[in-house]
Amino acid sequence: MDIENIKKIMEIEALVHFAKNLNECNVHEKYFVLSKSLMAEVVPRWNKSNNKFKGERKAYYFSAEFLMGRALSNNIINLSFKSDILNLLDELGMNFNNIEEAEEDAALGNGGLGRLAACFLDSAATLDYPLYGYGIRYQYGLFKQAIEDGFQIETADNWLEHGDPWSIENRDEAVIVSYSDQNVLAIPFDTPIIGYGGNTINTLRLWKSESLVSLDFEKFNNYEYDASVKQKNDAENISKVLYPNDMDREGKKLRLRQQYFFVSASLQDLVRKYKKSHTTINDFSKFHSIQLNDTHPAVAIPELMRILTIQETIEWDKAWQIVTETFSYTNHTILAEALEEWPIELYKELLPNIYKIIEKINIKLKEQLIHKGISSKNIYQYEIISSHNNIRMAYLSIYGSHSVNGVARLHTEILKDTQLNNWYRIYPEKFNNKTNGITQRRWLLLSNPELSDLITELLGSDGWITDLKQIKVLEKYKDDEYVLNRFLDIKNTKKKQLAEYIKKHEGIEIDPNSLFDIQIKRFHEYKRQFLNALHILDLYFRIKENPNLDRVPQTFIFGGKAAPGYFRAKAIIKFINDIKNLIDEDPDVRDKLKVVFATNYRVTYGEKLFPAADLSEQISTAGKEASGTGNMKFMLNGALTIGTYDGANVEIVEEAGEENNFIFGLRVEDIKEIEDSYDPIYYYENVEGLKRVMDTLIDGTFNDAGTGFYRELYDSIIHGSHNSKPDAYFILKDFESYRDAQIKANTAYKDKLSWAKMCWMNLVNAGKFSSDRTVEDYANEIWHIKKHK
Ligand code: 8GP
Repeated sequence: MDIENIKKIMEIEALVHFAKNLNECNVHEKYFVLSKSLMAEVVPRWNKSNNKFKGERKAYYFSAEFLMGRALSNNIINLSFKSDILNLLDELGMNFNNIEEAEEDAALGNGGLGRLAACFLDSAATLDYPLYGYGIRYQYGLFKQAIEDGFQIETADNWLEHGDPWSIENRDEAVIVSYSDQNVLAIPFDTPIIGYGGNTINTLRLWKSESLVSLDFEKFNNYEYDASVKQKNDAENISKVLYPNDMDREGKKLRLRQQYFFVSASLQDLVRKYKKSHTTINDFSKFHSIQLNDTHPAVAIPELMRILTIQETIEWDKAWQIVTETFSYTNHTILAEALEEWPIELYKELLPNIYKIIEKINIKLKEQLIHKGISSKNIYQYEIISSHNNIRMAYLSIYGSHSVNGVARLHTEILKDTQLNNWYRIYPEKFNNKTNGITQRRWLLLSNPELSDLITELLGSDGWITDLKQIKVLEKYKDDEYVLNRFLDIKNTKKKQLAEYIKKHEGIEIDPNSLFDIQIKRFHEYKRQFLNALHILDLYFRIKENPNLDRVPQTFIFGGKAAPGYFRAKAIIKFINDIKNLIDEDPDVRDKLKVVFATNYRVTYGEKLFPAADLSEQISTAGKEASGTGNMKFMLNGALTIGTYDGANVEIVEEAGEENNFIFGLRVEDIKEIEDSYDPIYYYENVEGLKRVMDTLIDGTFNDAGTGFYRELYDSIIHGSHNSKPDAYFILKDFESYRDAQIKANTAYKDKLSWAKMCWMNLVNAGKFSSDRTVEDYANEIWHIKKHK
């Protein structure tokens, strides 16, 4: 790397972009010019990397969400430019941390599914695999969260406000996407995905929607100003904003437009490029493997059929063979409300040609089922078009793919045994598991350089950065007091850093010597932040009763967003903030117990929280969390899991040892057994302290400002509601066993060295949970692509 050149380009960029000298730039401008100067280094390597994969089979990750977070630090690290850049900025009198903090997160995703996509891209590039992301360039990412009087307030996330130095607009490669009522332009924006070492640079291609005509001049001249820009606005609306619903299907027409928009643009792009170097389309599936990230891009199946049969005039059966060889499908949830179904009326109205193709696929499916010996009275169970006239996107995805995978062993087993059992019985060969993973580059190397250095020092090499399994060797230090103390020192450093950040951003002081107990994830009933909150309140009352309760001070940190229309989740956020205030105002308790709500939790906040955690809260109702990936980030940073036997927790404990974590609560089998007869009232009345905390929702202890939030939350547990059974997530049933696990954890924390040993056992056994391993498995078992150094 030519550091003088970087400096020169920064100066030029400052001049041509902002008409300023470098030292006159504000921090956003400094961020911009620094990033642009790095792009100058990246682009030639990017082109070279693209060339090396020419003519080879490639994989494509179709996803409505890519939760990338910040790019600058990540790219500097992956390019191995860190020390050179730090020196340069020193010379220029610039502060790297300030520049880093000026970058907005690219929050083009809701949560787990979107962040997984980002980790996969990082891993594939690092491993030298040709994997390309395709999605939507939302103008507004996931809303920003503020808390006012304990309530969540949402504001728009205008992440492009200060420009996006990391993407290249490629208007030459625009395509047209057609709906029944409009044709729009899809403009690709390409972002380099820089593998560690900078050897392979792949591409994330995100589409922005634009109008074919920007202004209706006649209408404008006629003083019809709104009408004159209507077509432009209608077109731009498609990629305007990310839907903020995690785990809830969104039946909106605009959402369907979004799905078809990026899928159609991406497939047109692939077919067009392919045809440039091939005379026939017949071998398309030999060169393309497309992973559908959940069912959001499932309309790709009929869209590719449309392109092949209508545009390319291939006969149906041959086209279907190409399609099924091309696609594979990942399921990320079994929650019924998240399984996508679209009313046929919407499809007929917006995408009539696609609808006709889906109808034909359904007919062909029925023929095949009969051929497979399924009796006609059972066929309805499989139909893609349900008896309620809905298109079942999961069924379309399974039928149109050669591979169907879950995201953790337990999740895949549940899919096979229950949720998708009918499909598993007829296509067992399609089903497989790919346990999720996380990239150690962002989630350790970038966010915890102190622990990274210790690992490298002890291993005598930094090989773990691209081969995480290597850290297993460090298990030999599990009883080494010197090493364990160094680990504890680092943990302490990270806790102090977090405490400073929280002081600055939340205005709250926390004690780095207290046990940091962290739950960060989207707010959802099944994730049971409410169970955590009830326990804290119980602890509060117990400390009031018994001021000498023998406990280590504990700081409970929550972070996460509730979908704007998800009132119960918003009620839980309010409840947590009210508990926080109750404790803060009580001098008897506030030194022993502390609650923090980390506002606007996002990737960047996560980078500060994971390294500082002592305890990782993974307390979902068994069977509901498909995998979880936050659990892996905590583990890798040496935090212990307090959690249920759910998702990847099962595998985490299998690797790290059950004795090194705090597992509690019902298991999937237990729930199956009790669910029909479960009566939460029994626990409400009989578990010590439970009624006391539940009743705070209705006895005036807290005030929900007339929203009715608390009564509704209480009723949902005690009485159930129109669409759910009482305590559908078994919070009251699991309360006591959770409290016991909490007591065990707090007690264990007193013995610093034995605690550190447990942390160490988690850290050194986290190798399996690198997304490098996950991507290797996809590459070998589903995509069949080859590395190219
Ligand atoms: C999440 C799962 O809830 C989580 O357990 C898993 O680790 C993650 O996917 C990655 O596999 N699911 C989603 O984020 C999800 O289904 N979101 C879509 C409904 C938007």
